[in-house]
Amino acid sequence: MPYTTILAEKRGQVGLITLNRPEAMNALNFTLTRELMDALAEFDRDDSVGAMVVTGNQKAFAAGADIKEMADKTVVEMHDRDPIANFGRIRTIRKPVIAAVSGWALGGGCEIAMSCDMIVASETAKFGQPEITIGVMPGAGGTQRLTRAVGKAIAMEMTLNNRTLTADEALRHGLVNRVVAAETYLDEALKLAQEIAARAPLAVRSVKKMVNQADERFLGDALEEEKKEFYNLFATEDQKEGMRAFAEKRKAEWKGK
Ligand code: CO8
Repeated sequence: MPYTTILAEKRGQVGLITLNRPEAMNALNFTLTRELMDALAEFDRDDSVGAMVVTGNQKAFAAGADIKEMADKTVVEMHDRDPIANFGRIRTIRKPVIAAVSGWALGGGCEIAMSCDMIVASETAKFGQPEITIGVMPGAGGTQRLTRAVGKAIAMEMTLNNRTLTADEALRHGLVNRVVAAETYLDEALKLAQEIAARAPLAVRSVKKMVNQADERFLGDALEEEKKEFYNLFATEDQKEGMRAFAEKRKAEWKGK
């Protein structure tokens, strides 16, 4: 079936996936997240592909989960539909995946980038976990992969007080591999992916698996816990207020209920 929210193409031995909802800053609605994971899985099965690149556009890699789609969901609907299960599928991809990030990588967007194996950032990239500003918290690795990457001090500031990192700060704190000019970030990511794709495929898969294990040995349980905390916040008035306030372009009023 053709995709409606992403573009998928082959460039040499590299599978390139472009998130394609520019009118909504590539907000990750349910369809986009499923299509992204389907496309990654398809490239993973394709013997002519050795690595993948996931990118957005100049303005936004992705500005997070689709707040308007989620705003009125109940806690039962979130647990039942389990949209984060789709995010989790990225952990099953065997070939290396590189995120090519320009502009905003926020919330679920930052979480997708961090779930990739490497990040090539444009000098315009900005990374953040702003969920606290809409009455919730990161739900797909933002409290876990971020803390492992940048350390507790910076992770606390980003998740509790909406600090965003510039590309240079992200490089300094170990979140990204390299920062390159805005005009070349996609080419640089494709070049890196092509170099890796040309290497011995089985050894590449084993390396990816084991480097991730060093980082992720205890990640699975923590991600489950984080997901539940996130879904449970959909029982609060502050979640409804925060997400509605975003859609209505006004300041939220918190009640602590
Ligand atoms: N969801 C839905 N729509 C969005 C989102 C989003 N996350 N981000 C931007 N948009 C829409 C805007 O509403 C706007 O639409 P419209 O033209 O109809 O008004 C359009 O995209 C353009 O956006 P802006 O006008 O706001 O553009 P600006 O340049 O002024 O601002 C920002 C850009 C800073 C990126 C701003 O749009 C913003 O703050 N976005 C929201 C960021 C955010 O809070 N992200 C976290 C979302 S929650 C989350 O990701 C939790 C993940 C948990 C796992 C996933 C579970 C499903």
